[in-house]
Amino acid sequence: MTQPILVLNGPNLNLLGLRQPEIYGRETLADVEAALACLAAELGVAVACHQSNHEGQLVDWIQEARKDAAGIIINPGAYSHTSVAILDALNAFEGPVLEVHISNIHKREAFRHHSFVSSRADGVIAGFGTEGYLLALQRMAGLLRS
Ligand code: DHK
Repeated sequence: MTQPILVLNGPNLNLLGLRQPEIYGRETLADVEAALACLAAELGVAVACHQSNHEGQLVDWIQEARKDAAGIIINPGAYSHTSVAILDALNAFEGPVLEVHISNIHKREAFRHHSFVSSRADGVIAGFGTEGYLLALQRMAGLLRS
């Protein structure tokens, strides 16, 4: 496989490890990305990881993925609950999409229970902590093999 799997993180996920560790854990985004790179090497796939606090930047990366990526793993952060623009961009992407939430959004405030992205995602992982990214990568590698 030549095209990478795009791993996108949305707003405030640059603060992983510092922000509300009782909810999001103590691992930093750099730790998560390093673990993803290790697992990708084991699985024989490539990953390209990006984080932005800006909705339009995330939309631009998803659009670019139409020609540059085999699949998308995305934690849209708070944009999960608000962004039709990210949903539209994902709907224009033809490969598999997996959605990750570090926390169990269904156990939290009601406004977090709905994710626009879930109506496009081929799978959703929530509440597995940062391990959810690794589980998603494993699943994505399987989807791309089949
Ligand atoms: C991350 C966020 O930043 C929140 O806005 C979401 C999600 C939940 C997570 O669990 O990874 O509501």
